[in-house]
Amino acid sequence: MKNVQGSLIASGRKFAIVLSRWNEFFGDQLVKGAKSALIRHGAKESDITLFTCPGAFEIPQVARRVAATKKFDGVVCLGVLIRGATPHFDYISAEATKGIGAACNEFDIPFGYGVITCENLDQAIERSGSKAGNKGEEAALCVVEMCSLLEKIDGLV
Ligand code: DLZ
Repeated sequence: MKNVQGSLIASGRKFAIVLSRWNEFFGDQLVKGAKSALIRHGAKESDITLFTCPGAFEIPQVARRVAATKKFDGVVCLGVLIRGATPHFDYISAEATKGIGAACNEFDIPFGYGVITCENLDQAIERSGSKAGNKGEEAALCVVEMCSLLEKIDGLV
């Protein structure tokens, strides 16, 4: 049986990180995790560009526009949603998630989903570099692996 899988080698690739500024205390930790993971896997710091946008709702539009430049091999989407007293959280989370998913179908490059949706501050702390890891790092590594996997699939034809 053939098993086609991506490698975690980021060298020679250009990456965009799109970050929502809301809850930026945690967002900055996600960026730190993503950037560190990319560099540890061979990306050059100069090949990583950070785009910041007002909130998670805006992430898909920025990510799509960034992808449309064709200057990047992958886009790591990062944001932090923390539930408040109204249903706003649910609407924004759903739109951000759907929008990033739609971008994956529209463009030929991978988009990492590192938007954390938390019930409270504790969950945000856990997911931005402590007990539950760093979701920015995880999303960045997914993008690296997917860049390689898509390239290998293209090489099959
Ligand atoms: C309005 C809003 C709220 C209530 N909460 C968050 C959040 O937890 N995380 C986040 O990234 N953005 C939040 N926003 C902002 C919206 O995503 C959006 O930027 C505004 O509604 C303006 O379009």
